[in-house]
Amino acid sequence: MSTVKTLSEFIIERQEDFPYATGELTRLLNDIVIASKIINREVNKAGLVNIIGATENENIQGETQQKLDVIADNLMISAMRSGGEACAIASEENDHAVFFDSVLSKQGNYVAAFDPLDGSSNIDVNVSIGTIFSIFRRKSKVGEKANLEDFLQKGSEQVAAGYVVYGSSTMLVYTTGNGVNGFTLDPSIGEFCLSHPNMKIKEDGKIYSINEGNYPFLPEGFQKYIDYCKVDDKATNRPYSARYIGSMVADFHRNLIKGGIFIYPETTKAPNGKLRILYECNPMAFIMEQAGGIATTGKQRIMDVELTELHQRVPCIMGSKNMVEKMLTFL
Ligand code: AHM
Ligand code: MG
Repeated sequence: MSTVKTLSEFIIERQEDFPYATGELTRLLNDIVIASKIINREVNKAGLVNIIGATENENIQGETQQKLDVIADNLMISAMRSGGEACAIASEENDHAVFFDSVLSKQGNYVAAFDPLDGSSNIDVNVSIGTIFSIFRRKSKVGEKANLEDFLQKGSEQVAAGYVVYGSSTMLVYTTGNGVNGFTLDPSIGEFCLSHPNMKIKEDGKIYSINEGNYPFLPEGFQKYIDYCKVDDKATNRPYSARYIGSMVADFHRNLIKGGIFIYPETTKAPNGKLRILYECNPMAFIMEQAGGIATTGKQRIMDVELTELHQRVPCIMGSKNMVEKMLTFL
C-alpha cells in the first residue's frame, strides 16, 4: 500500500516551520480544515437544499433556510470561536470584525480573515467556488480584547494563508511562508491527502483570465494587453487562451497549476477594482509569491499595500512571472 499523508499529519510535521512553534497555529489550521470539510458537505448538497427549500423558506425544524455563503460564514466563525486560538475574525459577510470576548479567546494569539464562499454568483449554477483564509499574529495584547489594528496589517505580515476550491474534487492549498502545498479531499476517508507537494507556477503560461466584458471601462494599458494576448505570434505562444470562471479561487487555482495570469484591475466603475485585499488578494498573493509568481496592484506589490479599512479593495494582477512582467510594460 502506498503511503498517504493526510493534511493533519503534514501540518504537525511542519510545525517547526512556524515562526512560533507552540502548536497554536497548528490547531488553528486544523480548525479551518474541519470547518472547510463541513462547508464542502453543505456545498455538495446545495442543489438538494434548493429543491427542499423551493416551496417555503423554512426547513423542517422551522429554521429559516440560509444562503450557503451565510452558512459557510457561520461555520468558520464557530470553528474559530470554539478553538480559542483566534481572538477575532473578519469576513466578507460581516460589516465589522468580530472580537471574541471569552477568557479563552482573548488568550488567542491570532486573528483570522476569510471569504467563506468566494464566487457566490456561481453557487446556484454548480460552478466551482472556494473559501479563502488569511492568518495574522495579533498586534494587541494577549488577554485583552483584540481591535481593528490587528486586521489592518500588511499582507507581508501574514503567518499563513490558503484556500479551498470546491471543484470536480475538493482541494485545500496553503502556505505558511515555506512553500505551497496542495491536498485533495478523499471523500471515502474524509481526509485531505497530500497530492500537490511544493507547488510552483510556471514562469511562462498561455492563459489570461480577466472579465473582458469590462473592456470599455478598463484603463488603456489593460485594453492594450488584452489586444496583445490575442495576436497570432508563434514565437511568443500567442494567441493565449482566455479562461475566466468568475470565481477567483478557481481561476487562480487553474493558473497556478497550468501557468497564466489573473487580472482584476481598476475600472471606471470601480476605481480600486472589485476584490478585497484582506481576505481575497493578500492570501492569494502570499500563495502566488510562495509558488514563484508575482502579485501586484500594477503599481506596487500587493502584500506591501497599507490597509486603512477592513473591506478595502485593490486592483489585482497575479500569475506567472514573465507574463506579469510583460503585462506591467503596458501600464
Ligand atoms: P464575491 O466574493 O462576491 O463572490 O466576489 C468576488 C468574485 C471573485 O471570485 C471573482 O474573481 C470576481 O468576483 C468576479 O467578478 P466579475 O463578475 O465582476 O468578473
Ligand atoms: Mg469573495
